[in-house]
Amino acid sequence: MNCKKLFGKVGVVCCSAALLFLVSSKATANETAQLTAAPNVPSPVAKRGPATVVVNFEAKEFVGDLAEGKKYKFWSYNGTVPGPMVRVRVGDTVEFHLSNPKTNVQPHNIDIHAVNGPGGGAAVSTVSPGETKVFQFKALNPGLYIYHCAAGAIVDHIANGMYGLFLVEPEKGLPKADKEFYVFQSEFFTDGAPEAGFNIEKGLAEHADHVVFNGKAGALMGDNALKAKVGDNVRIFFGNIGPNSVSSFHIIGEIFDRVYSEGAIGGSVNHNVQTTLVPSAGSTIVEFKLDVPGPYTLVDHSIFRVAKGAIGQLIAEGKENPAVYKSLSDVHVDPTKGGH
Ligand SMILES: [Cu+2]
Repeated sequence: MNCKKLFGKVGVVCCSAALLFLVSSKATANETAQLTAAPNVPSPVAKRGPATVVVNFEAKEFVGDLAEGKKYKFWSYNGTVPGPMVRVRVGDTVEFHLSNPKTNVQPHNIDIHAVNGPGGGAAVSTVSPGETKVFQFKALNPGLYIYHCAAGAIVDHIANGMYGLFLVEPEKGLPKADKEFYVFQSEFFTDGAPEAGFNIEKGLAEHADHVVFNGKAGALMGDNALKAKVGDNVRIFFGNIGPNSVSSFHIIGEIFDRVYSEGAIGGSVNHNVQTTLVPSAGSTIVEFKLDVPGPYTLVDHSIFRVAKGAIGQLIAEGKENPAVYKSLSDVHVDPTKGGH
């Protein structure tokens, strides 16, 4: 089945929206954005005033690990899945550079949900191998936004790994957190090849083989688990691309003290939440204080997806806190397990 045939109309809408967005790269730039690979988060930026911020992305097609014993032909931004996290502040002017090296095969572009303008940047950023394009936008709305590739048929570019998070801080920034993490959920639909590629029939059937955090099964397990201390106020910037499924994001053993619903900043902040729904191509920001040491397990509580890879761990180190949690029986707790 041909992706372009099936989804061509969406691409036409994006292309027909190509307006005056493309700008000269002569714009005065006074800052280059710090970019971080998940689970790391860029430093806060709101303390400075509005600035012109240059963001440099490069499309990279590569073969990497998807699960134990399974390689996948990823398409990415800057060589990681998810792509880098970007952090700007409201009022910033973002000068976005997208390069596509000659060594790639596909054209790529970027649709940033933080953009007010047709295509979210996709309409003016399509780059064939060997090209670079630059566009500019003003960050008008604070929030945690998804970005993704929208080139060609779109579905294969999203399904192959081209997505990530773009944070626009409010004027006064977010409250201080002791630890911040970047966690991103996505599905993969694989063919049977030794170096697997995208299977569109599975995509159309919404039948994912793998549902993972941060681009591969086990990315947040074992030595790669997130680390924090008892007493820390933890903030997780969580994105879900789907491409199809909504996530029921939950941390086993924790309650979210605050949830910025749907990643909106300045809107409703919910309190005392066990599980929060994150739409496809949506996000959330959750905050919680760690009261008790031990392992906490991040899951999509659509629980069969755990078997497909939707599991990660946060390890809290520190003193026991029996006033909050203790066993009254003679029970041996395996410190490496955080399950129900
Ligand atoms: Cu692409």
